[in-house]
Amino acid sequence: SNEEAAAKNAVDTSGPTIFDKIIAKEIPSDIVYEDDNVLAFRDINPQAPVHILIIPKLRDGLTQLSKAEARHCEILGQLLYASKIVAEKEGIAEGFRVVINNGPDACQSVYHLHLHVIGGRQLKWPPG
Ligand code: DGP
Repeated sequence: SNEEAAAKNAVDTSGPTIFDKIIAKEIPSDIVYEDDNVLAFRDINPQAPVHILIIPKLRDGLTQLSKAEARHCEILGQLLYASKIVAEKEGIAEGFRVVINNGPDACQSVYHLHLHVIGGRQLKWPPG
């Protein structure tokens, strides 16, 4: 059936990701900001002179933005606020971009919600 085919092709995004190991500091990362709720570290594959990922320390079902529920509103605000702190720390507060890739069509590759904070060069619009 079509339903069976869809289920077979569906990607299971519920399992642990590499970001769990980064949070646990089991694998190294270049951390630029951390508080009780969020962790910010440099992207391993930077697309600009400044490219930082900000993640919730507790995923709590937030594999991707489209899974957000009302209980996530506080952490969603904390993540966005952390992007401003990180931009200031990195000296790009006057011009930067915050991106969330959601799902396969947006090339999301790690299923633990993350904000990309990108800057340090003239950014183009629209993005690819
Ligand atoms: P996205 O395509 O939005 O899911 O972006 C995932 C980003 O995560 C991608 O830009 C590369 C980055 N990334 C993946 N694995 C690691 C890692 O082990 N360390 C760091 N620092 N970044 C990683």
